[in-house]
Amino acid sequence: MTVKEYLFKKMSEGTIHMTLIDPDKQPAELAAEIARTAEGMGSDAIMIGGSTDVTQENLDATAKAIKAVVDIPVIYFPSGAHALSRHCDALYFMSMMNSRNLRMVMGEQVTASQIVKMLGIEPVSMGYIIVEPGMKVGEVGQAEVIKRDDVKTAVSYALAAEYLGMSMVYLEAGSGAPQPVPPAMVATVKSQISIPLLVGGGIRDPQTALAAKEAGANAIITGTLVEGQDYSTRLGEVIAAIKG
Ligand code: 1GP
Repeated sequence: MTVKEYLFKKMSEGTIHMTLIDPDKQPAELAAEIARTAEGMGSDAIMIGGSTDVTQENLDATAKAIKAVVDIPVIYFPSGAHALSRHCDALYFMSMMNSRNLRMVMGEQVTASQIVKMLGIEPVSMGYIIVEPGMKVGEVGQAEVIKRDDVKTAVSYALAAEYLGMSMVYLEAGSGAPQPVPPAMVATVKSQISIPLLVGGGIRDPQTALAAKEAGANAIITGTLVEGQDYSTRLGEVIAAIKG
């Protein structure tokens, strides 16, 4: 089964959870320990990525260490073509659709495509849409962030992703966002598209995760949650809310 088939199968059974690990935030051994804990708590996939300071070295080391200890898919969530790892099972072949910088929309993808083919990593296409506040990823990606109350524009982008043939859409508020993508925006976008909807950024507690699930998110991504000490209880509560 490909990673895309696995994700689609899981999402057809209910909302899934994916754990994002930034390779720059901890040594590879600790990243592996976090991934193993997340898998044990029911997370459905590990994503590796960060907006800044992802290098070929920390990416390879982290991917390798995580792959050695988990059975769930390890998916690279790239910020560009500068680092690509054969140690991941797949990568999101994604376009930051609302970036003002053509490099983020299509340039990095053109740079990466033949390398991805050569490395044999499965590409999973995804339309990446940045919602206010957008945080670091919005800043470095030069996103024209969608206002929190501008549901119409969010729907337009998501539908464009679907019509362009992308396999899924990701509404991103940015890592560490004080507020997540508004559930009302998630609900309306979900009602208008027929491809899976991923939601992330600012989801740190079970209530917020549950609201995203009830709004119709097919996948919920958390990152910051696993960066602190004693993350396991909170991670467990968030995953339980999503799976409950
Ligand atoms: C990844 O932005 C999400 O795309 C992660 O956000 O770090 O706020 O969970 P958090």
